[in-house]
Amino acid sequence: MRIKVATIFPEMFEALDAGIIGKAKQKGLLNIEVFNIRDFSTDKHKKTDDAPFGGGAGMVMTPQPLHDAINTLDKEHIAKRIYLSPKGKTLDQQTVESLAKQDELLLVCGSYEGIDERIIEMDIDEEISIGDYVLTGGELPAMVLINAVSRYVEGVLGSSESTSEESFASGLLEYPQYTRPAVFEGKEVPQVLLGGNHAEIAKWRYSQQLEITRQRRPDLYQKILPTLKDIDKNKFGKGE
Ligand code: 4FL
Repeated sequence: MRIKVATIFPEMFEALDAGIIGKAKQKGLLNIEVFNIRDFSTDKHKKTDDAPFGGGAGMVMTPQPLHDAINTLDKEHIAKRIYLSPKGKTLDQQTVESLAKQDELLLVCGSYEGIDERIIEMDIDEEISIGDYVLTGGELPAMVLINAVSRYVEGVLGSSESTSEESFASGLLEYPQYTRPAVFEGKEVPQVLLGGNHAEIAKWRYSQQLEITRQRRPDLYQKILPTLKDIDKNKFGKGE
C-alpha cells in the first residue's frame, strides 16, 4: 500500500520508522512518503497560514499551498484523499479495514484552527476524526490511522499477531492475558489457564470477554447481543 502525507511537520513521521510499521516499510510492504506543505507555498516567506476572515482566535491554513500539494501529489486523483479533522466521522475498526483495501491514501494534516473550507470541498474525499478531543494538529491522528490500517496490509503482521481473533473482530473486548511467573507478588494467575484444558480455557476466556464488555462497554454489548446467541450455539452447543 502507498500512503502519502501532507503536513507542515514532516519530522514527526520519523516515529513510523520504529517497530512493526518500520519493519513493514523496510520490507517494501508499506510505501509511506511524507511531504512538507510549506514547499508548495508560492508566498515569498513560504507562509502556510493566515488570520480567519470574520475574526476569531488562531490561524487558518491558507488554500494555495494545500491545493497545490494535494493536486501535485495526487494529480490523477488515484488516492483516497483524507483530511484528519475533529469534525470527521469517528474512525472505527470497520472503517480501518475498508481503508486498508485502497491502493493509495493521501492524508492531509491540518494545524492551527483548521484549513480553508474550500479545500475540503474541492480536494478532499473524506474527513476522519480519531476521537472527540482536540489536538494541535492532524499529524498524530494521521499516524494513528496509518498504524491501524497497516495491520491489515498483507505481510505486515507476523502469524502470531493476526487480526482475525482480536477484540473488535468479534465485537467484544479482549479477555485478560497472563504470562510467567504463575505467582507474582503473591498474586496468582487464574488456575484454569495453568491446567492445559483447552476447551475449559476457551469457555473461561469467552465468559471474561462477555463480562468485561457488559461492564465497560454496554454500547458494544447491546450491539453484539443478537449475534451472541448464535456464537453460544456454535461454540458450546447451547443457546436456544
Ligand atoms: C483530528 C483531532 C482528528 C481528532 C486538531 C487538528 C484532530 C485534530 N481527530 N485536532 N486536528
